[in-house]
Amino acid sequence: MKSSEFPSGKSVALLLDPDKATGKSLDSLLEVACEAKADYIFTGGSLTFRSIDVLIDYVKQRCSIPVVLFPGNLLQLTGKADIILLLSLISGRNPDLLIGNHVIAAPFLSGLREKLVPTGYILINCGNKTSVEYISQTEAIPSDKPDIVVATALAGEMLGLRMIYLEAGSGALMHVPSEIIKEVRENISLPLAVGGGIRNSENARDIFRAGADMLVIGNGCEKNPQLLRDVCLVRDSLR
Ligand code: 1GP
Repeated sequence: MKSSEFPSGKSVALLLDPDKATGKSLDSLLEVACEAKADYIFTGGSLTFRSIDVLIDYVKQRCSIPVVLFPGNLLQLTGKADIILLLSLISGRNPDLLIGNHVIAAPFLSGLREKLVPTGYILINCGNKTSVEYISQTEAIPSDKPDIVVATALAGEMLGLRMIYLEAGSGALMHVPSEIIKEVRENISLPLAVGGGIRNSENARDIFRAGADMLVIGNGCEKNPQLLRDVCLVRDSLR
């Protein structure tokens, strides 16, 4: 698939954590993802113990859903994914996550340019300190400061990034507030991905209606694969 076609329309991504996505639970999640026609399978994590390459190989043997690398750090880079999110953590002020790691990764990524989607990654504090905030050593934007989120997303667009990703963090107590998504949507024209804390189909409907193009769901689907089916149905009803 071409990175210029990513993401296409309202879409749903299942996030697989290489440490948790194993055995029978992985098989049944993949079965549901195929049946429900999930659009993408994301993989990556703030901190991973198991191999992402092994997981991608396994997923590719079992289904044809495009795999998107959502790298938590340089060690997770791989050419096996169909799409690679080139993340810049623009809500933070950690220079490594704004440019340092990109410089280190550039020689490796230069042969994979057609897979890259430069993405402005924006952390929003949705009630608890998440792993991504701790591991990145950055501060998330408070959820009652939509103006800061909008200005950050606008800056990302002006810098030429190709997607904005609003992240509450894996296992967040609540998802990114719809009001924030709406305001960002009204101010930028880039594709908008939203993830973290999505636990039911009402959450999904609210987030899509607020203007998100792509929803990314991890924990909720691991605990209850039916959630993936329900969210895909919401997507279908809005397409
Ligand atoms: C992807 O971090 C999220 O952006 C995934 O969060 O595990 O809470 O769905 P959940």
